[in-house]
Formats: sequence, structure tokens, C-alpha cells
Amino acid sequence: MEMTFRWFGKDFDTVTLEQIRQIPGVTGIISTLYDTMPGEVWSRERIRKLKSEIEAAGLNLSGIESVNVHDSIKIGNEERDYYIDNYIETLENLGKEDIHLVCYNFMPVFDWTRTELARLNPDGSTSMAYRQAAVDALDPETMFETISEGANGTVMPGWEPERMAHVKELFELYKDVDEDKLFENLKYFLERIMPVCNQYDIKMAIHPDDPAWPVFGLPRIITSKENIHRMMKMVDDPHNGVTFCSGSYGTNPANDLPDMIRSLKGRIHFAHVRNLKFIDPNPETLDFEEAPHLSRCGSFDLYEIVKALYDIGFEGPIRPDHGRGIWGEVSMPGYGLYDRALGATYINGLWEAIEKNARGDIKI
Ligand code: CS2
Ligand code: MN
Repeated sequence: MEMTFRWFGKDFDTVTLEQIRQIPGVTGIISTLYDTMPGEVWSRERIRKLKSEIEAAGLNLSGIESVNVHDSIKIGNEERDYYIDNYIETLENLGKEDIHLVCYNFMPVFDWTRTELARLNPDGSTSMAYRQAAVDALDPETMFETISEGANGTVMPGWEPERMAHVKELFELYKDVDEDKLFENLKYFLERIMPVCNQYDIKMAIHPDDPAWPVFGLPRIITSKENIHRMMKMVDDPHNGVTFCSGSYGTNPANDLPDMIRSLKGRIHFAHVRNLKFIDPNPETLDFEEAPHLSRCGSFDLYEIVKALYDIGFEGPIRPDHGRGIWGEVSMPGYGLYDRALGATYINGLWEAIEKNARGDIKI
């Protein structure tokens, strides 16, 4: 595996490449053209510029997260072919610039959803949190305003103000899209992009829906082992793969994470590893918050997750995912430097221990 770190670009991120370079073991950057809108073609020049900036700091551009999919493609309306053509052009340009990994998601309207961005923990750190009762009480149209206090003035991934201004219209456009229709639209999209992915060897890595169940009556499909296998069978090409995100699949306690990983051998192109803490161990209660990375501090056994990735021969980029706010850092929620750097170090340590144990050097 290659240890990577997400970076939103120098105009948006509070963390610098120079800081990332000092995190032990981190060699790769996962980035995006954060100021492009879903559906826009990415030019070769802009991609090249991003790449050279990262390389000048002594790091590699290991993949893109995300090239976002325009709502027309998810809805399946008459404009979808236009936007798929644009997506294909972006993929071609990425391929020509020697980039071979693209993370994306297929969630209607909202990307990930939380009800609090900076919930105070007893140790003084802050975590993003999800409370079902709060979601039930929220008006999706004003959701962002309701929770944005903790956003520190940043634009959060998947919550572009330009799109959020049209939330009501977006809901209307999705009114006839149920789970099956969304699967069908995803199939249509994947079938059209697979030729260019094969030509340039671009691995598409779909990110799970977060939380992994429908919110506000909108369908969500990348939620479980069964559904992810349905998606891969539907377009059976090794370039049609997944981002295994422990914190997103793991929002649903019914998902057995190590088992899912083992079942996805050969199709995991990118991994996000983080811990969550369920508030009530009763799986009926889906409330959770982002926890410190250590297994003993949250609900997941991170060792088993990293071990499963190791056992299936995972060689792709891996990154810590959301972190807590610690040591007074002011950053985009979930994307500060300090806690994620601890996460990268912890994952690296687990990987190394597993690798060494496999060589019989130590027992853990
Ligand atoms: C990320 C997602 O911040 C996060 O929660 O994991 O925004 C993720 O990048 C997208 O869903 C992938 O398209
Ligand atoms: Mn993730």
C-alpha cells in the first residue's frame, strides 16, 4: 500500500504540502480541482499544474478524489449524455497526464451527512457527529445553515454553495428516482466510461454512501456488501472498483467490514481508514461520532480492517479519513492536519506490524 493524505489545493486547504511531507510514511497526495463544478471538463493544463505543484513538494499525485458526477447522470435525464461526454473527456485528460485512480460517489443531492461538525468531547477535542433524531428534525433545504457553525468558513466536499442553493429543485428532479432506477443510471454511466478507463488504465473507485442508508427519502445504493457486488456484477470490469471506506460502510453496524474487504479482493482500488464510535451499542440506534483512530477508542477493530486489506494483497493508495479537531486547530471539519497525521502513523504502524508478523519476525 501507499500511504496518502487528502489535500484540497492551496487556495482551499488549511494544511500545506510542506506539512504533509513531514508526516512519517506519507508519500502520496489525493487531490482534486476543488473549484470545478460537477460536469465541467478538466483541462490538461490544470491537471498538469496540480501535479507539478505536488511533485515540486516532493510528493506524488496518487489519485483524484473526487471527479464529481453531475446530478443529470444520477437522475438519468436527457442531459446525461452531454455530461457523460464531459466526464469522459476529463478521464482522457487525466489518463494523458498519467493519473490512474479516480474516486467518485453516486449519492443523490448530498455527499456525506452529519448533524454536528464540532461536537465537544470530554477530552476537549471535537468530532463530527450524526444523530438520527436531529436528521429527522432537520429541513434538508436549510440543513447546511443549521450545521455550518462548525465549518470554520470552509467549503466542505460535496456541499458546494452553488449546488446547495438549489437543493429544493434537486429534490424535485430526483422524485422519480428509486433504488433500482439509481442502479440503472449508474450502470449506464459505467458502461459508457469503461472504454476510456480501459484505454488509459484508469481505476474507478466508487465511494460508499455516508451514512449507508437513505436520508431525507433520497435513495442510497452503495451501502452494503450485497449492493456493492450487485454494482460490480452489473459492469464486470476490473476498472469498475471501489473505495473501501471503513468509516462510511461502517456507519451501518450490520456491515462486517473485514468480511466485506475479503469479498472485494482485486476490486478495492483505494482505501480510507478511520474509526467511529456508536453511541449506543444497540444496532437499532444509528447515532455515531468520529472517534480517535485507536481501536480501543472506537467501535471498529482497525487491526482486523488493515489485516484484511493486507491479506487480499491490497497495493493501492490508503489514507486516513476524517479526523477530530485537536490541539485547537482551525480547519475544514474532519480535515485538519494533526489528528489525520496521527491516523496515518497509526495505520502505517498496524501495516508494518502485520507485515513483520507475516514474515515471522514478531508476534502481535
Ligand atoms: C469524503 C467524501 O469527506 C468525506 O466524507 O470521504 O466527501 C468523499 O470524498 C466523496 O464521497 C467521494 O466522492
Ligand atoms: Mn471516505
